[in-house]
Amino acid sequence: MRKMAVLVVGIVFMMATVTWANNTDAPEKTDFPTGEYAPGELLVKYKPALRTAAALFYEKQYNILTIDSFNTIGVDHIKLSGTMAVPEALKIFRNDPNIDYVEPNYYHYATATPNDPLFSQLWGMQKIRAPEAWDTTTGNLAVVIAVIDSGVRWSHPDLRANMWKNSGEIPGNGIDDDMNGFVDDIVGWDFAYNDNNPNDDNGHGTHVAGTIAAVGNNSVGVTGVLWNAKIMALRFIDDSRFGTTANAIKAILYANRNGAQIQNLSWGGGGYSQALKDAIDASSAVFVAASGNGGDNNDITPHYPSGYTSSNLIAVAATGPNDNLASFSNFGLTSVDVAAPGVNIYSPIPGGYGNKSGTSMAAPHVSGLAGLIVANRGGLSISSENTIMAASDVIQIIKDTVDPVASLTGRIATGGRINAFEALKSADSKGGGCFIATAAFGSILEPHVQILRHFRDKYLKTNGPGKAFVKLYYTYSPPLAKVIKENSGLRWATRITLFPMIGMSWMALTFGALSSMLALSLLSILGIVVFLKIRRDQL
Ligand SMILES: [Ca+2]
Ligand SMILES: [Ca+2]
Ligand SMILES: [Ca+2]
Ligand SMILES: [Ca+2]
Repeated sequence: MRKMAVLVVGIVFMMATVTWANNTDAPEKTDFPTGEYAPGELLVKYKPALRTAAALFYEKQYNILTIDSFNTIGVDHIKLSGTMAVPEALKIFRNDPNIDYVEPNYYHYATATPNDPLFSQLWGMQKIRAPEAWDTTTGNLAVVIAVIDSGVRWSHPDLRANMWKNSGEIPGNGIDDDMNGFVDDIVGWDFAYNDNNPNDDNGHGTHVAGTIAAVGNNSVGVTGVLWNAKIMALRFIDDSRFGTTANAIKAILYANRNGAQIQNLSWGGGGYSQALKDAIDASSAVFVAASGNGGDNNDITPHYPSGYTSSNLIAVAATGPNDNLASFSNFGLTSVDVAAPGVNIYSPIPGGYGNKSGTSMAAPHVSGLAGLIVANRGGLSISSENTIMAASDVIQIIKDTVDPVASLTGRIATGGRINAFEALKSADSKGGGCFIATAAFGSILEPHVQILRHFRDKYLKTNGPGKAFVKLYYTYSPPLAKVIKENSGLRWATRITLFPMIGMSWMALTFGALSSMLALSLLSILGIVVFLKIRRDQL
């Protein structure tokens, strides 16, 4: 009975909002400003000869206030009366022949660039559009990335603040306080020499760590793809620059156990090791592996670990500033996934900074990007549940959003170089607390949820009210996603409601849509949100 009542409330709500949408005198599409703008404000250019008279007319007729006058360009910055909205005012002004032009007072956002003095040397960051991605997130300290390498100069001034710290361990007391099998392991472990100091003298691991997450915006040196993150230093390469499979496995198992969400493998060589692959397969982390520097086709001459077919592993080739495949870079149409900058990469080394080239330098750009995607999830750890992104989802996003590059066509699987900006944009729209995706997961609807995403991108994210709605949705959706995940009845109820929504969105996208149709679709979503919220409160 209560169920029925809630359903009725939900339907009435939806109908009420539809009515409201129909009553609203929606402006014509051409008049409707896209993007975000200051509410109640316009920039207007009256015909020069009529400026004073026209301004006076509008002040009297519409209670408009002139805030500022830019006389050199003849433009006035005006404030509308409290009852008039920007689209409505635009319509009136644009029909007035005494006005040259009128436009919303748009908001602009600075693309985040860090204050690190040597930032300009990092061509790779620009290439992968990291500065634009940084408008969304610059990382956070919940993202843990294991650098399995020659160690990390963890005392480096541009790394120190971003080193992982084992919070369960009391330093220097000779006791394995957190009982993880390692005594006084604070920033990681040295598996090459079996001690608690994974310091790097070689420089390779330090350089890799710096590209992933040198401290950003600290007025020192450079920045990593992540400004903030936690680097877990796991050394297994010894002073003679070799590391064994056994020690690599130990490092991976340590990282698995201690919560690394991403593991960077900028090394390779040796044959196929089932044990090493098993250690990777046993992990929920994203593995990023360098494709190797022999200039070889890995499809013909296999390279490991980059060549393992694990779903949570991504293999990375290196490109230069002109997006050419680096001469040294291995490639492979089936065995190498993406490319990233790997020529003359500037990053911390012991005692300062230096340039290095290699697929070893390309992989950490991808690890950093994986970190940004994880950070954008609010630092949630990765799990295989669809409500939270799985490692394979992170990899799929990175692969789906590459910039296609001629030199990579037919040489690596995606034929492209990573694009951090596009990846974050895409990640924003996938899974992770989206109750619609959660409900559709595992059903025939799953592949069609994409239609709703297209609808959202085309009709909602392109205007102020739509954006506000999307934001609202992503604020209230995660708890609902959680409920839906645990309640199969609700999951099915949501799926049934999704059918017409997806259908309508598809029609809107295919045929173009009447504003009422759009309103109906998006308000249906709102109706479901309310319906499910009420339902949840009853549980
Ligand atoms: Ca310990
Ligand atoms: Ca201890
Ligand atoms: Ca050591
Ligand atoms: Ca820095």
